[in-house]
Amino acid sequence: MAGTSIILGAPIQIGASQPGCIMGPQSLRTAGFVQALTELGWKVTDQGDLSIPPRAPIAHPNKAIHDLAEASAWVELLTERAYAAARDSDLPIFMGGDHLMSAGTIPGVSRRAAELGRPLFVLWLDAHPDLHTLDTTASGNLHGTPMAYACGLADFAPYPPNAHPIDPRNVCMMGIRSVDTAEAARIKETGIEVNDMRAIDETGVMAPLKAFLARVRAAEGILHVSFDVDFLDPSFAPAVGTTVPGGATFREAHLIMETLGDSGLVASLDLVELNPFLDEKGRTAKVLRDFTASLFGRRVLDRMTRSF
Ligand code: 6HN
Ligand code: MN
Ligand code: MN
Ligand code: MN
Repeated sequence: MAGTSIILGAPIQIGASQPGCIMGPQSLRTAGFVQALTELGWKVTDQGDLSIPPRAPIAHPNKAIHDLAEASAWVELLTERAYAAARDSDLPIFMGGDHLMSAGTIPGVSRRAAELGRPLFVLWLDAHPDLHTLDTTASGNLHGTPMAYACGLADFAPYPPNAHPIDPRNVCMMGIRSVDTAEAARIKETGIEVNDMRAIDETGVMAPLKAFLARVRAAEGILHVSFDVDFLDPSFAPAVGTTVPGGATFREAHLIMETLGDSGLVASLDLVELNPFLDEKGRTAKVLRDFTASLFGRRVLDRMTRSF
């Protein structure tokens, strides 16, 4: 399954409540991220880290919001660069940075899907739905808003207008276990598929994942995966500022990544919210490296040769 992958670092931390995600891309590189994929036969081009110039502050009626001008600049830059990375490689990886990053990467890959005349689907692996708008976020932390922007659910000015909003019915969320009131209402309105941790406890991860992949395949869709570290249980992935107990186990997440790899449907990947300042000897960075390798084809055994 090996092909080409552009890696793009987006060291964003202004969307989160505490600093540290700015070091995310470098922590992944230090963990041997590029080598792990190269060993699997992928041709990897690391384009380094993006940056934005300093900006004058922009005020918003919602006084809780901070760093709006920078957020807007990141969204604009990432939309363009994610589009180009999706156009120029088989499976680009966007290394955050906090989850604000996806407000740029999803519209970017959505533009590429539109160009190919194929619908974009998004698998959202996260403890949170990140469905706030600028009007409903109470924390003012803009990493809580990217999915609402990606789906075109509200006016996000001063962000650039989203020219390629995705259909909320093409989104599948897994791992959800922390939802604010305004987000719960938005889930109802839009009909976004949410597999919360209770659903995963009841059915396991494979039933909803297989059903979703079958939908993507039937629609000849393109699949983007957005992986927030807090999807994982904090017991083995502590390096995230928004830990919520009761997350996906190592084995659940590993099975998801191998299954995604086997499907051959994934066309782009976000890795977000890694906060190396909170890590334990690079433990979480190594987990992300290995899960990504699983998605990119690393297998314990070649299943075809296992004849019993
Ligand atoms: N993330 N719903 C909370 C808020 O502040 O809006 C948490 C957001 C977390 C964001 O996980 O990327
Ligand atoms: Mn998130
Ligand atoms: Mn277009
Ligand atoms: Mn989260």
